[in-house]
Amino acid sequence: MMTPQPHGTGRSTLTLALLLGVGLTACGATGPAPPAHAPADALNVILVMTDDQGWGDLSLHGNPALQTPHLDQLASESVQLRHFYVHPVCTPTRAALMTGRQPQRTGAIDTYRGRAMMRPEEVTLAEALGAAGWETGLFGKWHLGDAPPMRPMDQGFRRSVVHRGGGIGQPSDPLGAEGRYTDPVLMNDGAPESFEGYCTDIYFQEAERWMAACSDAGRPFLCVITPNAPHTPLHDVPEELRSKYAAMELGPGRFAGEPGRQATFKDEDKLARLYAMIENIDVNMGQLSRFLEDAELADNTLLLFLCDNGPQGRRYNAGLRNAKGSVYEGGVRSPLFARWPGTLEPGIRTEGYAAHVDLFPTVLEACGALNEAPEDLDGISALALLRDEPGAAEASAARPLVIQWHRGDAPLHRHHAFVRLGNHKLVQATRPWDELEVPPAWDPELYDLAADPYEQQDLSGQRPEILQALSGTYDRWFDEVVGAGSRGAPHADRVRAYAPPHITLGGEPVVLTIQDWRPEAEERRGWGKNGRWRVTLDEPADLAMTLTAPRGKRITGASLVFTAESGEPLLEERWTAAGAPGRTLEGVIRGLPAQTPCSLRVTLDLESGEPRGPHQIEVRGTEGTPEESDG
Ligand SMILES: [Ca+2]
Repeated sequence: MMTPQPHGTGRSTLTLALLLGVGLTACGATGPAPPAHAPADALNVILVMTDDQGWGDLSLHGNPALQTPHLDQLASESVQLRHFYVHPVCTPTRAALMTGRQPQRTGAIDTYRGRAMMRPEEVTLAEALGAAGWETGLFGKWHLGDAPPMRPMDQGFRRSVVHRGGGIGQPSDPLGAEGRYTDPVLMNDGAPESFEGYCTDIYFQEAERWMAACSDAGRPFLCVITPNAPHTPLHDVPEELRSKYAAMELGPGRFAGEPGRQATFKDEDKLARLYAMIENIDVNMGQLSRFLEDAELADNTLLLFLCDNGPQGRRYNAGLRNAKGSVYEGGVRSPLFARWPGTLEPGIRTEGYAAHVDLFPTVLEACGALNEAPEDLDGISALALLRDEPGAAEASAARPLVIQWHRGDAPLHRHHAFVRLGNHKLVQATRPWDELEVPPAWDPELYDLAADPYEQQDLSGQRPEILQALSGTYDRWFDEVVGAGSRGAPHADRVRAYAPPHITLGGEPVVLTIQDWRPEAEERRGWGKNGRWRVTLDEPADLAMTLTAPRGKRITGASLVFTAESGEPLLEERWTAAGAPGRTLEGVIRGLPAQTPCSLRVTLDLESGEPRGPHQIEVRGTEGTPEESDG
């Protein structure tokens, strides 16, 4: 088992190594140093994106109960885009942010069931800015793959402190630290380590410590801070803030002034917990601003703030229709604050729009590093819009924006999408949470957001020519973006083109979790009871594996089956517990051919009877004896 190292020990080792200058760069990151050719006055970039905080979860957006004074202050010092779009759920937004491309192109199309792994062939913002000489760090949530070669450290982030999966409290949690928002075990540059404190506070503190080291070393940085708050579960939130909101009136009467459709959260205790997590983020944003001032970094730093999708649940959302998961405004409209003192004149831009894919080229342009951008971006730099240059808002509104998301093995034509062009918005809102096998009927609605920001008046019957034009825009988008398959997996068969990437085994320890398995086809919802991991053995090696049963179960035996892409069985083993059955069972796999993409399915025999897949598997490459590994 991998034993988490106490945080203090890890830090002093790092400090010592820093003093000795061995194997580490100035900012404490491992790996090869980036080329040191960034200009001397290079801009720093901080990107903060919160998780499941909606448009209405800010006091400056009219929320009558929640208090976010520091975010309000940041907004007043920033350009605020009134119309900034993201995907309705986490992973696709993060893929778009990291690549400047539609998530369908990257393979990262959903949040779980093996669908949240981004193809390693993608060029991330960290890889692009790293190549231009920037230091790169990520603190918080990644949700684009927990195993090599998909981890942040494999994808351009030279420093990373992250949780696994889509949040703390999911099946990917480190064993023994399940559900711990307080004193969590996090992946510190890939290795599990115990941290003290509340997760959100840790991300900001680690980020500030790292930025200070970069600054001391005279290095520009890209710092991505992505707390997993206020994502559920809600059992572990800052108590002082929870008490504050628990003492408030949070019932429907409090939010009666909400325009459009009222959407009041049903459970006041849960709302108090959510607001406590959000105000805790706000406190950290205040601390971040003070840090930047004290370190004299504020003036030369572009600070961006956004949310990854709408609020998880129908709470106050300033009247915007619906919430997370939806393609109505409440699911896909995010705040976008951009603060760059001396360059961006603070103010609210009500005209024009931009989206998550645009931040990749926006950041590169701001850094003078656009030459590092791949040619096949979907995003367009929003810098002119942020600068309020003449014609920029009109230009942005002349560009059709399409966003589609739903569950399933591959994107389905005409399923759960919107198209925005000018003030018009086509909405096809179709059962996104179900894994449909055939596309739903095409029955889109049409709204004029200038006249009807809350999407109350469907104009599809009144403006058929606009509906038809936007339908054509959508169809062309689907053919071009989805029809091509994802990078690294072009294929005419859409499901095969969207098969997740393979996890690399054989080197450092890898933990296979339910997050990344593909459940059996008949299990069309939920995590599934068993599944297959897509894996490749990198170099010839034996694999020491520790199988862990679901909590409270004991293993008497297990069958392990490796199957080639062709469907041919590659290797099959049966293991039996030698002594009394426990929660874990260990063994060694020998003779798996290297460089052969395959799938691994493990079925546990449990004392309780019902066969099912493991909760997690730790896999370590070991040097086998030649006689054994040759077989
Ligand atoms: Ca989210």
